[in-house]
Amino acid sequence: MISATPSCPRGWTSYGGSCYVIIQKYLDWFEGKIACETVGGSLAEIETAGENKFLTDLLNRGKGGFASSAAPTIPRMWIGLYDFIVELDFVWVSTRYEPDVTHWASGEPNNNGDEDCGELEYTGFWNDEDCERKIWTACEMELRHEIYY
Ligand SMILES: [Ca+2]
Ligand SMILES: [Ca+2]
Ligand SMILES: [Ca+2]
Ligand SMILES: [Ca+2]
Repeated sequence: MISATPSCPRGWTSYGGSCYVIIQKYLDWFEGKIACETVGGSLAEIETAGENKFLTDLLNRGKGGFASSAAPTIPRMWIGLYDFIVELDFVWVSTRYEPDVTHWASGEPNNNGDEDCGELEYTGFWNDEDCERKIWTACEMELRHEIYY
């Protein structure tokens, strides 16, 4: 039996048993969700403070990789968090469970004008945002140990 060392696909970055990629296109939340699924992942779901820090760093690195004119005014990206069902009751898209640990910015979530989708900002804090807004998207894929017999 050979246990292959798991590795992320080209272009994805490994952290804590998952692989991540930021879709650096301006997409609304629904388009971002589909974009993640199209490349074999799903919207990133942030379970730990370490994961939140990792994704924030990845976002800030991505921002640096762009010409300044192309960078978002306020770098931010969609994560797999929504409150479509019960206002201000945010749940993860894959499990529909509420997050154990949250990183809301001060005063958020505020549902300002009806904001039902979660985003991670470059500051490392979450905000509820208008789902139709066009921003970047954070995707996550579980890293599976592939075992060959
Ligand atoms: Ca995760
Ligand atoms: Ca709503
Ligand atoms: Ca809301
Ligand atoms: Ca908000």
